[in-house]
Amino acid sequence: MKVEEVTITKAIIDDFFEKLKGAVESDVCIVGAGPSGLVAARYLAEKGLKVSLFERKLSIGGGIWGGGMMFNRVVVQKEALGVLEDAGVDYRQYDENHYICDAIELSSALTYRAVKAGAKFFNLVNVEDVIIKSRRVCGLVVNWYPVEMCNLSVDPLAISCKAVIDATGHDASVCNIVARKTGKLTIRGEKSMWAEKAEEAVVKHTSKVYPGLYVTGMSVAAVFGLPRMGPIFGGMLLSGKKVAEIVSSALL
Ligand code: 48F
Repeated sequence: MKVEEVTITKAIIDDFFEKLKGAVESDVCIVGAGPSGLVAARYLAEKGLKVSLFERKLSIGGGIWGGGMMFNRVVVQKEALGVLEDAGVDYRQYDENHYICDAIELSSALTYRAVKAGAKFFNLVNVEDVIIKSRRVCGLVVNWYPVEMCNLSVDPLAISCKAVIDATGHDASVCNIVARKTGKLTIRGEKSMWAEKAEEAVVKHTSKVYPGLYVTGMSVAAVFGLPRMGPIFGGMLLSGKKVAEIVSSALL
């Protein structure tokens, strides 16, 4: 076996830098690699858009891995089974209205499909701000998450894009930044649990919330003051699919 340390190092640096440089001018930037962000990434990349996804954690998958209270199972309702089938995820019927699948399989399959569709993933990257020009979000300000964790004074880099999707879950990080810095977006705050109402409402309210800024997944609940739903994931999957349709029809 003929391998060499310096060549391994150069290969990693060259390949990653090519990917990062390619992302500097993206069509769509997705922030957060939970279920909604992963589904959106796949469907947008399949449309031929240049999609970059930024996730601050080491792992991709957001809240999927933990299922409900670390029981790594995920419940999905009938309406969202198409997204599972599209991703090749096995599920079984639990009763008339509830279906169940494996959280590990779901997370891995959604990630795999998004990567295969052409979305570029950047884990360990924190989105700390947005670029706003002429009252429109037109990019992200990013830095390594360990920089923030260690509280280091290191300036970030900038990524330009035609659309940003906030898929940051309960935090609604990007929407909160835009709300704070523009005063033109109101964050109502997520309400207590009511699964049925929450699942319908999160899909219904998935939308553009500011010029250039779209929201999907639990961030929708935070922005619009909707109830939380707990470990049922159909709404997340359908919200990701819906935001992909909204953004692709705006850009294509
Ligand atoms: O929370 P998360 O899984 O988002 P989601 O797609 O799904 C929510 C469900 O998992 C669950 C639920 C539904 O039934 O209630 O909670 O709405 O994933 C959000 C991801 O965004 C990352 C965060 O680490 C997580 O993996 N994230 C949050 N803020 C930032 C970020 C940021 N500023 N920069 C980069 N990544």
